[in-house]
Amino acid sequence: MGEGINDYTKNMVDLRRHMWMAGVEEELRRLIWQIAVVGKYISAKIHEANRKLAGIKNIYGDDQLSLDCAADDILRSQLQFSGFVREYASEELEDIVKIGSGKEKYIVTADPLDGSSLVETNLAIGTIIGIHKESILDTGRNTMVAALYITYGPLITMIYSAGKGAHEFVLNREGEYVLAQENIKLKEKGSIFSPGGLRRDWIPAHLKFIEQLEKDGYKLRYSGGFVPDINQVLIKKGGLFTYPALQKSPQGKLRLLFELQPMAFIMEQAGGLATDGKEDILSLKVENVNKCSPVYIGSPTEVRMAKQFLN
Ligand code: AFP
Repeated sequence: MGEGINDYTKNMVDLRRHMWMAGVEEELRRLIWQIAVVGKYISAKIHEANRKLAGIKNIYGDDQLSLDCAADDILRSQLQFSGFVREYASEELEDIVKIGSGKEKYIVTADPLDGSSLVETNLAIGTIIGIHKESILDTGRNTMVAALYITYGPLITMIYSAGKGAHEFVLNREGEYVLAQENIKLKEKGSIFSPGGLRRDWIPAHLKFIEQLEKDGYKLRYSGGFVPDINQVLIKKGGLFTYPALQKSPQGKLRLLFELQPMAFIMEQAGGLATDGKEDILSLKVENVNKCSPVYIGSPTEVRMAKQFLN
């Protein structure tokens, strides 16, 4: 707990104060703050939408930006004028785009609205952000300096890490992100798992691994939204999320740059692990922005067990 924060003032710790006390460098603090603010605009867009607006056509049949494209527009325009971002890569764009003068300190990767197909079902969805200092087409361990995700659920929560632990904030009625818990630490072993994909498509080693988890009494928790499913492992302080290699797609479904590396950065800061079954997710080279990878991420015991079954 930072200096001078007691139970009474704990909730008075907003995001900016927390990052300042944690010694996050000023430009990175201001960038993370600006991205957190975008979360409020994206949340407003989600609330504006209804079943029709969640798709391309609105209820009047007019062309309507899909929510994930709208989220990308909001994020990119905020970052363009932040003064801290030279390049931007997004799941919604074909390739990395220059958005600054070229002298700014950071490169930002984004999955602006992951799980957007869940909006019409009113299930939780999220925004995933990676912040890099060097080229993003390198291994994440060398280039990532921070990561955050925002979960749009019954509450709007944000988890960030700038390399000094993983911390949770809740957006309150006044529109402030206030500290909910800091330095989240996973237990060595959890009790929940998200299996990913369809059983009939799994490779044999993944099937055997999941059958072992079921035999060991792990509870299946899978919403189909990567962000809330990962958030559940973090907030429950243990468990495993996986989206495996499938027989027809050996690289699985989830994007290394936009989804897996930011979550791996945060999970490792919380004492967890993240692997593709052999290598650490953060040690994998990002050959191109669309590269996918199988993923096993969560408590050390389950991740190590997965590696045994897969090797
Ligand atoms: P959408 O963004 O198309 O809704 O996909 C969500 C997602 O990319 C990720 O959030 C989930 O973990 C994963 O797909 C679920 O995939 P399956 O539907 O194949 O289980």
